[in-house]
Amino acid sequence: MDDEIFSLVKKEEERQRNTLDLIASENYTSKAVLEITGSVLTNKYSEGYPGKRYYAGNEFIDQTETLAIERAKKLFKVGYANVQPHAGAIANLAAFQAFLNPGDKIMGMDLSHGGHLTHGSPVNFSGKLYNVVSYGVSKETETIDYDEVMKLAKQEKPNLIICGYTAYPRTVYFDRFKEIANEVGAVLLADIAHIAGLIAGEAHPSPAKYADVITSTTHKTLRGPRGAIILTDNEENAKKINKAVFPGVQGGPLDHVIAAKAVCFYEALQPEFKDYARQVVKNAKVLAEELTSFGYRLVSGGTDNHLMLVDLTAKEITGKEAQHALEEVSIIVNRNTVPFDTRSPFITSGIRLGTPALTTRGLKEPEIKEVASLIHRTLKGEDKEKIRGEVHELVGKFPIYA
Ligand code: DSN
Repeated sequence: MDDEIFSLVKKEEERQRNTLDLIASENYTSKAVLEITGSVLTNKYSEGYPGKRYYAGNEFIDQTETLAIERAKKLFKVGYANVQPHAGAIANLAAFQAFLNPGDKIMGMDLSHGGHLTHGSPVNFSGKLYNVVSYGVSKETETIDYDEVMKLAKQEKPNLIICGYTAYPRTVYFDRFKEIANEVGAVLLADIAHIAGLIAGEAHPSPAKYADVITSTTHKTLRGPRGAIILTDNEENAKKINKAVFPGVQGGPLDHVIAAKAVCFYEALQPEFKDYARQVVKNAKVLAEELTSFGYRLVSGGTDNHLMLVDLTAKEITGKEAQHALEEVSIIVNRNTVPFDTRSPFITSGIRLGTPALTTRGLKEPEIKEVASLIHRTLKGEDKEKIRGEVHELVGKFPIYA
């Protein structure tokens, strides 16, 4: 036994147990997902796809991957699924490779308005390999102005348009994006990493009918193992995607993670998962309303999904300071730029809050109100020791792995 690592894992387990996790992209997997991720499937090499592998001994690996594929297709109501991408960034890399040549033009949301590094940031492969044009949210409403996006698309004629975000608290209208993509003949990529669980649980509209390609992680609202998937409803696109994933950008798949993805899809297909997704959204609404009643300004005035952005510009605290103060009382959040932020991404004027993890723990509206008050009292500068004690008492009532 490696005592050093074992004790660090135990400490991390304790940290997770004793903190309120409001990071919008985090969650707690089921015990089954944890166990399968730690299974002997990690010992196998299986480059290729079910029935077409480059190594012997893949009889059971083929069956696990096939199950994962079939369940993903059923869950997201699409004809084709690639369950091999190791991570969301790799899924996007593969999706771009499937449909684009270096130098082609991509159009995604600016990172500081809620996009993602892989949607064209200059420090990322997406900004280095492709010609990037970014859209943002409207200054007045802080939501996507679809007419403006259409105008920009007509002007720039991108080869591929990305919709789907990491810090956008409102519903994404994929049908509108389809109209825009059709108008300029662009491929439409929906990156649903953040909202995949809400889509699976029917608490957010699905891009299945509209997007040419859908990428997602599996560990956020979807509550599975750390990894990603690529979906499409079109056979030709599916062939391109499979080639782009392997041998395009990956070698051997993570079979243990693929099997855990299959477990996650099974769980998300159960009726209870719809209750979970609905509760995530209800909890986010209550948190947003409470914070607003305490005098905080939320970007776009609230939320339709699992997350919100608190704009601290008018307060005497930066995003970085707020993140730190909250961590001191065992409330875990991340600082985040707000649209048109005047501070750097390292400091920021905002914090991003999400309810997927707390909802998995079992917190409902009354406890979420308590969480809002704990956040407010911390940011007001009330006694940290006292608040930390109250946080520990609250989390003690909601064990993660009973
Ligand atoms: N890091 C993820 C998030 O927190 O939204 C995006 O990749």
